[in-house]
Amino acid sequence: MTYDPNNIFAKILRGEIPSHRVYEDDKVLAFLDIMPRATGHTLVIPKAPSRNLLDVAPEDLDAVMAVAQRIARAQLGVFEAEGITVTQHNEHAGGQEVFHLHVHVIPRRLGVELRP
Ligand code: D5M
Repeated sequence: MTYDPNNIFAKILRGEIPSHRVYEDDKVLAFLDIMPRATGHTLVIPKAPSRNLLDVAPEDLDAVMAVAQRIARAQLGVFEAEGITVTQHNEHAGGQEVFHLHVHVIPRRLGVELRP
């Protein structure tokens, strides 16, 4: 499994295609999902090239998860979320569609199903 530098999220990192950025530091970028499963659905990615959980460097994974936690806590207030769903897909068989590591952080409310 190799890293394709022309994947969509690599292009977002290089500023070649637009995104709605909600957080950025030297290691991590977070932006809104273009096909949100709930309002506020955010993706958190490392800036370093990584295909998915199977190849990511531990320090990059740590940085991504620390930001995912910050985003999740912020969603409680911003979207009046009652819970947060965090998902992460690996390889085609695991449901991955974009091959740059990303963590989905999705605000939830009781009784509100995720959009398909
Ligand atoms: O999910 C890949 C996710 O990436 C999916 O929820 C849509 C989202 N996506 C695809 N293109 C874009 C752009 N250009 N901006 C924002 N979000 C995007 P996966 O976990 O790989 O199945």
